[in-house]
Amino acid sequence: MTTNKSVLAWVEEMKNLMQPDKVVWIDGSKEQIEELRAEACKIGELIKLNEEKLPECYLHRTAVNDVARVEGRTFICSRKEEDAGPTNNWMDPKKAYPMLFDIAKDSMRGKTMYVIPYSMGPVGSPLSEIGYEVTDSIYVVLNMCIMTRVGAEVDKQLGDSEDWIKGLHSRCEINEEKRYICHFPEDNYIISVNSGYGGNVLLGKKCFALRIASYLGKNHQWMAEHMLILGIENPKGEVKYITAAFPSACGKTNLAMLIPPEGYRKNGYKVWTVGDDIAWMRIGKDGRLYAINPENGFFGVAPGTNKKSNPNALASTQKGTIFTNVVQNLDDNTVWWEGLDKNPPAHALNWKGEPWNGPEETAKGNKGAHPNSRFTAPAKNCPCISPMFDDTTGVPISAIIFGGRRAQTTPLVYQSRDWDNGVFVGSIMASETTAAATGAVGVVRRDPMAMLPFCGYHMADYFAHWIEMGKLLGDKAPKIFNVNWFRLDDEGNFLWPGFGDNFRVLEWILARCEGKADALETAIGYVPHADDINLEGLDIDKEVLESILYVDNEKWLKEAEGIEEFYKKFGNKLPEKLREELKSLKERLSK
Ligand code: GTP
Ligand code: SPV
Ligand code: MN
Repeated sequence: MTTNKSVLAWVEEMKNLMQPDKVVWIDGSKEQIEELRAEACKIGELIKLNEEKLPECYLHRTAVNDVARVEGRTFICSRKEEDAGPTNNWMDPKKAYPMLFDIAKDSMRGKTMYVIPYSMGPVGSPLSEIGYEVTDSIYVVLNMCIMTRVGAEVDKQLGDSEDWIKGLHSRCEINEEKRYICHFPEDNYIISVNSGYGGNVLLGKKCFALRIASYLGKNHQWMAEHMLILGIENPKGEVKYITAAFPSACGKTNLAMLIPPEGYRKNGYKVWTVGDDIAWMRIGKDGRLYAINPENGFFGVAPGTNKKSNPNALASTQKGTIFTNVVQNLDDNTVWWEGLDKNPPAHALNWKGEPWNGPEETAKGNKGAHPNSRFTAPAKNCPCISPMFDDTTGVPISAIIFGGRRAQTTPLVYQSRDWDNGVFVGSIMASETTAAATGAVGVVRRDPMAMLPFCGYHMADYFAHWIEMGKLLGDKAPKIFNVNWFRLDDEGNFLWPGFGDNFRVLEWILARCEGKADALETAIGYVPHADDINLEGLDIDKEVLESILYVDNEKWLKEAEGIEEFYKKFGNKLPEKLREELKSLKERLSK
């Protein structure tokens, strides 16, 4: 337990507010984790799975009204409304604090309050930050112990400093009407009530590592981004690193753990995973941009994960993993989800815990796992985890990739003209919505840099910060690209095979960074000729590839109208540079 006065005073305050019967400090030790797992099983919060097939693995079911992030109930509580900007919900802290404290008041009577000291990033790294979360949920404690670095070494690292983030989580009654996920960037404070679902309650993740950290980054010349980080090793043993920002459930975990196609593997190519969801980036001593993954585990989408699509993710879930809202196979007490294999278990419980006959229900089109069901797996389980994973300086970034889920219009890949044009490309990202947040699925919306739900301040200031970082980086700035794995044909089939074959696109991207690959200059940027992408060992028609590389100026002119409309939101706060980028794009399209 810490002796830090600011931490102790706040925990005392939390105790007085929520009136738990007991306070338990989490030290992250194996013994304590074992005790908590046993307790969680006793009270029905976790179900222990088959110890032989899935050692130290557990299943959790959330309340049926609590299965994804709730963007409509997520607030940025900056003192001034303007500082939250037009893309965030805002609440006046003068209103928010009393309202939230009133909801949380006495909510832990008869319960235990757990205090979790955690570090985002390797303990002691100059890029890392420390937080304390109080919670009444053992599920949250055990997830945080996988997703972050937890325990006594964190207390020690913080010492007497007051530089840490407060996180109050209380499940209260899991009442949707009183569910709030509130952020106070000016106070380093996060308050989450009436939820028990991942992104709403694992406060180190989206709340801290993106919403609060993006604000810290703006003020201290670094960047907190919704990005995976991966290393690509070539046959000479050289490793180049890239980051990629895709919206929720649009392929970050899959790309981060990709296995290159056989031909590449034979030649000695390899992919190393540094992170699958969040990157913190800072300019290093040599002037290049360095990234760390602030997390210590993967909170991944289960459906669609299988031996073929993402063997590394699947391998990561075979030990010490918590599964949330998947199917429980009662025959051997293991788990199943749509897309794991073609054999849904007949004797099973669905994600709600109801009897579920897999083959019968599947034939009727009824899913067993929730579309946003997840696994929480230790990063160390991943067969391709990067040797640089715990490195305190991070990895130097050669390329930044933006991408989304677009059935049409956006080509498979293109390169921006330069950094500022790349910021423009990120700012105009649009993607179809997914089950990762509550609300309609499949609706195209603008999601700049995949940060729409995660930027903790005014989005136009965030764009300006990107432009500023480009100035600081100068000619050492990573090159910026955009990808789209999700183009569909008229029948709704994917035109690009995706997954491991995305390596073919990454190869072109790295070659472009080294000035070694050819490209066609189009109105939106540089696009490979079909011949520039290596198709060896892949069964795809060249015409199909050409069609998904084609830049249709007519469609893009319509797209530009949508961008103009979106930009209007930001009024005169929009950086002039981006306005100019839009203008010159329209000029090039009309030529
Ligand atoms: P969050 O954890 O919500 O941030 O999601 P994510 O961006 O990590 O997405 P993830 O890799 O979990 O993929 C989400 C869904 O997209 C899964 O169902 C995948 O099977 C699917 N997917 C990922 N990559 C590809 C791809 O290259 N092509 C196609 N067609 N689908 C993909
Ligand atoms: C996302 O939605 O982008 C996730 C899952 O990574 S959550 O932790 O719920 O935000
Ligand atoms: Mn995510």
